[in-house]
Amino acid sequence: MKLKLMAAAAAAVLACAAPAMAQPSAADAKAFVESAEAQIDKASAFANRAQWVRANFITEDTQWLEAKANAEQNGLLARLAVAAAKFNGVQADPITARKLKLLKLYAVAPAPNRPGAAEELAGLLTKLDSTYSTGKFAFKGKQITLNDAEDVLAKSRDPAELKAVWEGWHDTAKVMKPDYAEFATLSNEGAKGLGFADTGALWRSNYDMEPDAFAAETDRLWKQVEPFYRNLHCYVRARLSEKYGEAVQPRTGPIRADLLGNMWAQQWGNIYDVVAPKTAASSYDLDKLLVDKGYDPVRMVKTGENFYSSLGYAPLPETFWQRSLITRPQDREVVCHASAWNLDDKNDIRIKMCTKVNADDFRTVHHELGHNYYQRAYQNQPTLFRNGANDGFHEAIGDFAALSASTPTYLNQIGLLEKVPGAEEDIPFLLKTALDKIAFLPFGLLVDRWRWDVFAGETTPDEYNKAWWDLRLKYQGLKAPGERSADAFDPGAKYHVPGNTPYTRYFLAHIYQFQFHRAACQQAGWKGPLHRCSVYGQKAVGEKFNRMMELGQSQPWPQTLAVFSGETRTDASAVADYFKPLNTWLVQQNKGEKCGW
Ligand code: X8Z
Ligand code: ZN
Repeated sequence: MKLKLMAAAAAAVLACAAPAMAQPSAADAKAFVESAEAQIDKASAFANRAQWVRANFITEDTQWLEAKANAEQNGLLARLAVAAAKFNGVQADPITARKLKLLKLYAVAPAPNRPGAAEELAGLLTKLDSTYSTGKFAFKGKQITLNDAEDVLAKSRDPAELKAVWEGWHDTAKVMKPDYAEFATLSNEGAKGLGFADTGALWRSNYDMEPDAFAAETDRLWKQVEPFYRNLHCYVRARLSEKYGEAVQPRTGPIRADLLGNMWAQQWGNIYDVVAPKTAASSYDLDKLLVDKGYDPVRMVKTGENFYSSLGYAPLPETFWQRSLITRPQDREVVCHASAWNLDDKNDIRIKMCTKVNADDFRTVHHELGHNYYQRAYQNQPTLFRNGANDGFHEAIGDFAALSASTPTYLNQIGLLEKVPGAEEDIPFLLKTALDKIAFLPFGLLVDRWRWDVFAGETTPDEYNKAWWDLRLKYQGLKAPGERSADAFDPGAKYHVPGNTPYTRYFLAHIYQFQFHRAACQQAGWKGPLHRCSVYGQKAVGEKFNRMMELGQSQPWPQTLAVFSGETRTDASAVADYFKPLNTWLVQQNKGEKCGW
């Protein structure tokens, strides 16, 4: 399956299909889940291929085919979820009990149990994803894609140009608003049918704790990291104000979202040049190193594979190279948002990304491969356990690898960087890293804060955009570069909203990856500062990491976390440990500034 499961269902047949069973036994429950798993495998084998083909070749017809396949798969899931309810109250064995629970959570967007609903829901999701992926707008007399627009956002330092491109892309999302509202209504109806308050509650129920307890966990974690984010925000705003002047970026209040080097202002590493410390220079620029050394997209992926091989992971299969999509094709429409797939739940793993030769994609390659290695590691688990310990783990595996693979030591080992800089480059390095990792945290949190409210009915379609910007201001301290029109649907300009991929997973991953890194460096006997540690070549670390990965979702995630790190909680103290010298430095730099917004 892909990292996202679209799901909906037409389960009308089940309402009164089965004759009333006498009180079912534990053995009945076990037989039921095993049969359910076999049926899911069969439906997925078909749906996976339809999804792959549509994502690699978006046309009317592939959309039709994918929607049909998804509707069938989701119809099955809904029937199974309803049937599973018959075993409520049965003392099933622990494995069966866990599988029964996971079966209800399998569909990210469950369809209502009535004729036609699965088809309608699947049709809306395929259309939303395709609309996003084929979005284009006029800029300097040309129609440009998101890929082109992202390059402008990363490189241009002309505020008028940045604003135009930012607005151009965001305005492509307007047309999706009615479909999104309809999708939310349908998916909620399905979630309620499964006994959840709404789709958001279903999403929050997949963390081995009550949904409210999970929401409280995310609040607790945000409180742990928020002061650090505010220090970074304050520092970056001052530098932007110096660069662009008070009229473009005032030294107080929110930051203009188009000035941060990324379409969604979710990672700010691309404006390192604007905010670099005046006193400590950085001796290298990974974007430039990759280009200068003649890297191409395939070589970037091979380099990623080599990192995992150094930890003891088997090489990627030949089919990975034959079947993956690694660059944007010129002759057809594809979903360029990067993803990792396992088509047969065995070794048919692939990535699909429109790779560019730059530092962002160097890290994304490691990220995507992490998904593939995880999928392959848990392939021997039964169907319902073939997943991340939780979805944050799935997103953290590859980022964990990329933390080591971004160190100057490693870049030097693989011949990208001539000379490993000394301690004088710690602050530049940490600042660059924080611009991506710390800046991301509030964004990682707010996307689902917005959706949770939408699904709960607290944000209605006419409030979609206002609620979005209220959260952008509250968590990130950002504002749009100009007034947004009444019909704007800015959340739709972020892939995961039309793509219906839950987003809290990335917030969690930005914490787990540092826990994994801290534990791995300890295991490797590393004594220096965490940010200089690379576990490249550490086979024992890889072996232990793989023991965690192999478990998939077979047990509650805290136990799985303990297998590798000895910890049983999500804990941002690893983030604080990693960035400690930078936070101290930021506090000094911000003296005299009026921080906050
Ligand atoms: O969507 C992704 C991956 C695919 S799972 C490329 N990421 C989030 C995003 O791009 O918004 C990775 C970082 C956050
Ligand atoms: Zn991912």
